Amino acid sequence: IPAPTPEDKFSFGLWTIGYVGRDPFGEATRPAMDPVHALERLAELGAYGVNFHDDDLIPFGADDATRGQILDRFRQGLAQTGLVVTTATTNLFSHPVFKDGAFTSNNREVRRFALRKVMRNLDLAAELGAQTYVCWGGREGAEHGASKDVASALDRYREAFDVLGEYVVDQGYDLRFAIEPKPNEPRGDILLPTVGHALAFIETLERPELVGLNPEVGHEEMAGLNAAHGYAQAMWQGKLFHIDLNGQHGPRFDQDLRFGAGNVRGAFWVVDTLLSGGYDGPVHFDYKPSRTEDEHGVWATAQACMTNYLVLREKARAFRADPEVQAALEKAELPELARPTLAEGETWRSLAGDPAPDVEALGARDTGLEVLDQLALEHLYGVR
Ligand code: GLT
Ligand code: MN
Ligand code: MN
Ligand code: MN
Repeated sequence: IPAPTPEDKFSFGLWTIGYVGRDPFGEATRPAMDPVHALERLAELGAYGVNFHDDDLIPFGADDATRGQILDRFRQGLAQTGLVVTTATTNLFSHPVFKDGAFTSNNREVRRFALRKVMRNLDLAAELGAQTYVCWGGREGAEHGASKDVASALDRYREAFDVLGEYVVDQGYDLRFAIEPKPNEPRGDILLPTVGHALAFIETLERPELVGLNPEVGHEEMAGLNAAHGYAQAMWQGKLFHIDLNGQHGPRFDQDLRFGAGNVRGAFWVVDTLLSGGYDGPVHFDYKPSRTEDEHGVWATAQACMTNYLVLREKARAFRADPEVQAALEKAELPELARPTLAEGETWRSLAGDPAPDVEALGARDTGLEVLDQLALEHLYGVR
């Protein structure tokens, strides 16, 4: 079993290993975890980075003195463990003030408060060296038809990113935003529900170059989508700023399983896609250790996320290096797909003059796609 090292760039949110097991039906099953203890254990396991919401570290509403003490201790923990702060984010969903959203709350005072909460945490993110600022708008949405004017809400959502973009530029921070789509939960329907919605939204912003995506495997799968395809399109548009890896079994509640559990085949293609697309940012796990586990189980799952990624990375590389796979890719005409449909200098005029192809023969051609897919499964099953 391969051992993780900081070069693998694995990172964890404090809210993942620190998840106490509270769910809509039950209380916490584990005590709160000390963030500095989390840093120490993560470093021992071979992780590279850590990230957090403001409130994961500093209790909501804490006074400046308390905030300062907590941060001093956390900075020391970072220095001692060598862990890097890869991203930061703001909790705009737990406190009741955000019950109808933050950036898109119908209430203007709430929206102004939310922006100030983010600006304050952007200062901390910049100071700790985070390069990406994740924006998961879990409460931006609705349960009832007339309760949200979607067009106005999107106007306010855009306004929020424009204001925050200006803030980051004015402060001279080296930070980019990464929107994390999710179709539902906690809201019945969340705004910017998928990678595609978010990509389209970003193009309407004043500074689209400052905003990209943080797609989560499970969230795309909750929407019935192919997560690997979402990652691929985000990379194609230069927008894959960060990733949230975890596991999910189809469209149901957000399971946040450890990476590699859930849709195993989907996980294989996600890793293959990240490798082929050249993603080189932090490999971040956003999962929730099952509330059946004690702290021992928490660290077992953290280790498992990294192990599963390394195993799938090895398998994806072996798949791509296999001569039989390369022949099957050739047969399936993958190299042809990389070739422009029109030749250099050709226009629709010359295309219009093409002789008709033998459509019957083309329709009957052997693609070998099943053979190709079976090769992938045999690599995944470990028999190749
Ligand atoms: C929350 C959510 C995650 C987001 C986090 C960032 S918080 O746990 O379910 O998917 O990535 O705000
Ligand atoms: Mn999730
Ligand atoms: Mn989550
Ligand atoms: Mn996430």
